[in-house]
Amino acid sequence: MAAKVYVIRGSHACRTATLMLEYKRIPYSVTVLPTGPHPMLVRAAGFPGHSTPIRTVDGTTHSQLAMLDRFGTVPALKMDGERIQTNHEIARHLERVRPDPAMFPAEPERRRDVEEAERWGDEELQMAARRLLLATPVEELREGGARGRLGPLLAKSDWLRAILARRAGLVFRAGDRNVDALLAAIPPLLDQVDEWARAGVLDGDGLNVADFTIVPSLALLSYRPDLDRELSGRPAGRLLPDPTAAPRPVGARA
Ligand SMILES: N[C@@H](CCC(=O)N[C@@H](CS)C(=O)NCC(=O)O)C(=O)O
Repeated sequence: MAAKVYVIRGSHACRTATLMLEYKRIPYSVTVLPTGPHPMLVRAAGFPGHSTPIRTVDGTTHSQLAMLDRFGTVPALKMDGERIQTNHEIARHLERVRPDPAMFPAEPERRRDVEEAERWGDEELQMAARRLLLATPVEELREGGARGRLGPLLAKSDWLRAILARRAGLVFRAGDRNVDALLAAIPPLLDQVDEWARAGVLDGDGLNVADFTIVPSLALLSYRPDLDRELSGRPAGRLLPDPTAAPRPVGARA
């Protein structure tokens, strides 16, 4: 089972895909695309993109975001001749081709809860974390965003990271003008993660698809020193084992 994942540097969404591959013990190679032209490059690699938009900002998909969605997003997975895009589809593909260890609970009610947490992590938390980090001046990030649980964000070079963050901030409506509002949106999201962690939907006996979806967004938030401190005092912080390390096997607790 040879798998190849297309990613951009420091992407929380891409880390979700590689965590799932590691959990399923599927060997994979990584192709790092340059951040910026990556939607065009992933299309050039034969991925179909999304004819219907998959992302929203403040409840709508503006025309530039719709165009980027049409080109396509990373992570993008090439496996056994198939090309799969979005973590939602990648998760279901991996579960089908490698059912053991399972990422989706067998019990229907539990599965419903886990899939709801997965959807929320994918559609809401992932975008909230992306926008806040893009709105935060890079010099205010820990080590300027050059190091952290997801590696260097956007690019290895500090000057390029600053330029890319400003440009992406325009697309995702995340500039220094709305950083306070984007930051204020985070605590209720962390409350939700805490609640799921207490209920065992997340951080349970075995990790599941919702853990893999949510943990990388917490890792991205931890590049802000204030949120790193905040996370360390919360149940959500327990979910923050180093996401660059191999995931815990089913049944094992940290
Ligand atoms: N929720 C989707 C979307 C992933 C996503 O938004 N990926 C970003 C990288 S973090 C991307 O490809 N962005 C292209 C762009 O906005 O130019 C998933 O998890 O697969």
